[in-house]
Amino acid sequence: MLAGAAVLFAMVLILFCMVIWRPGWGSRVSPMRWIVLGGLVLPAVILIPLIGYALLAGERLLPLPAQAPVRIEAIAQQWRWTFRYPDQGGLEMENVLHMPAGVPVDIVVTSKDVVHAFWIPRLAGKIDAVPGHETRLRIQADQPGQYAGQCNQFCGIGHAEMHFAVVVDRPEDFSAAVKSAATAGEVKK
Ligand SMILES: [Cu+2]
Repeated sequence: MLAGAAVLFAMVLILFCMVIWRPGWGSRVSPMRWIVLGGLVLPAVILIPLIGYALLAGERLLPLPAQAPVRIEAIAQQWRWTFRYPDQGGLEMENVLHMPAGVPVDIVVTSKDVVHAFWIPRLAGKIDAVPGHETRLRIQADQPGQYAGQCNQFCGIGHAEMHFAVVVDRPEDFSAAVKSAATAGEVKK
C-alpha cells in the first residue's frame, strides 16, 4: 500500500510540476478525457486491486471455524490486563501474555469497565476492548521472544501505564510456561 501510494504521489507531483513549468502542456488533452482517464479509469485501476488486497488481509485476521486455534481471553480494566487460558484450566495471569510461537492464536478481548484497546505493535493492529462485548483478534508470532503490548485507547488517568509484556514460547514449552507464570503470580511492573 505504501508503494502504491508513493507511485500515486509521484504522478500527482509530476502533473503539478508540469502545470507550473509548462503552462498549456495538458491543453492538447480534452477536459472530458482528463476526467474520464484521470478521474475514473486511473482510480479504478489502482483502487480495485488495493481494495481486494485490503479485504484479503482483513479476512486473514478473522477466526476461521475450521481451525481450532489457541484461545486466550484478554480482560481489560482500569488499569491492567488479565489474561485467561480456558484451554489450560482457566489459569490467569496479569499484565503478562504467554502465547505459543508458530500457530494462530485467537485473543478474545473484552473490558470490565470502560473502552480500552488491545495492541501489540509488532504483531497486530489494535482492537477495541468493549464492556459487555467480545472482540476477536487472530495473531501469530513466528518466532519465540518478547514483545511489548499497550492499551491504545485513552481510558483514564492510568492509561499510559496500562502496558503488558508478551512472551512467545516454543510450542512445546507453552503449557508449562503458562502454569508456572500463573502459579508464580507473574506480574509485570
Ligand atoms: Cu488505556
